[in-house]
Amino acid sequence: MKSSLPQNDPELDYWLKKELERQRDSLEMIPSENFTSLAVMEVLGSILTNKYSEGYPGKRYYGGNKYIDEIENLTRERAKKLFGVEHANVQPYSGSPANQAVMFGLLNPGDTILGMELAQGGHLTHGYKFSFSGRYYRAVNYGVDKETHLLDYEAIREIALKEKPKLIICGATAYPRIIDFAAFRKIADEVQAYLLADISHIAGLVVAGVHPSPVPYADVITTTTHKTLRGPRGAMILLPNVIDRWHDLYHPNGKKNLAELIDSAIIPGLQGGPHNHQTAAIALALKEAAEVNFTAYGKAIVANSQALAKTLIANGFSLITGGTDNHLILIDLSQQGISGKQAEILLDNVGITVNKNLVPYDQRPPLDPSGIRLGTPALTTRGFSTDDMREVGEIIAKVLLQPVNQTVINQVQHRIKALTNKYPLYPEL
Ligand code: DSN
Repeated sequence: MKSSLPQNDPELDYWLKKELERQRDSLEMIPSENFTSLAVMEVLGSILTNKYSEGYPGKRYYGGNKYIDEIENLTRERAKKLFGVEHANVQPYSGSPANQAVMFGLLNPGDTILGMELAQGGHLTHGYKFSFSGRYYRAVNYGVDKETHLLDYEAIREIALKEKPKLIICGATAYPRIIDFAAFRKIADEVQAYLLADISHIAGLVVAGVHPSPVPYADVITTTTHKTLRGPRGAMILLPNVIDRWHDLYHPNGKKNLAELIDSAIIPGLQGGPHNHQTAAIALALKEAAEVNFTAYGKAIVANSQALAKTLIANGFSLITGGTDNHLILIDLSQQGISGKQAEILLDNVGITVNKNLVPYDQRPPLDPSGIRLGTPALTTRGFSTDDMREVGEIIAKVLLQPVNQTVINQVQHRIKALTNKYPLYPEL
């Protein structure tokens, strides 16, 4: 279909074209971003955006949903098959609403939750004091070990024994190592808590088999669909088993199982009409993720991340935990005498997109922290190899370790152009 945007809204069209140019010509290294397929974008921009369908397949509040029902069922079945779970809710608008729905469905206001501290690698919705999760629930946090910056499962267990949370959340946004879901399950069992695994960052790695799956351990799994999973923006709530492990303890009066608790938390609890264009695009992304080459993609993300980590370490950078097992790297720039904010700007100026990030036990404020977070999912989608990632690491070192003058900027931009030209992004557009 020929684009009508240039005629209808030249001003908006201009900005879209500029953003396409930016994505093409820069090195996208924010670890939670990716490049979805053209087909996924086609579905996102389809007529499905026109339809209202509050409810679930077969039980809608509006007519005209016979095809939407097929699409949502297809999406649910694909999600169940790909992750090996009994139930999937594919309606959450994004990751934060998905986590909100889990808490709304399983907890009462004021109940205790235990999640990873935002400042140490967690997420806003894992109990940050200004988020709904910290305001409507009694949120207690765990962090990482002061020396190793690794999760210390014995320390987490001690907090759990003391605080008796009804929900334990595992999963992170800035943790470069494998998460031991079995260890979390043991702790959750000891204190009779639900275990929520938020695998938003690592879902694609789980599918590819390069990170252990939480399915044997978690009561509930949430994931966004646009990070390593490489789909459209959106989220899913997955239930390995619909039987409510703590039913008699926490929900003694209802006939409800976990699927009913979660589905009714989404609607009528929190959301209205599902975004059917988004649901359908998730269906397509799940099909893509089930293809054999997705395993190679997941492996390449980690290999690229580790190649980049080695180059950065060889250039004298200090990496939190000393390296990475997954798609992301957290650099502590304290020794280099620049802040994360300065580094983000320096890199942005030459066309490398990363984000400033707190490092564990950071002495600096969140908007000007000591670290940067960077990752390889998007560049791996473009086709970058481990050799390319070593070159990227050298470029980052040049920008951050030397006084940057116009000559350095020109040299670096030349090297970035060589890389981006080698792997054209969306050449069809
Ligand atoms: N904004 C996401 C991230 O960058 O990790 C988390 O929601």
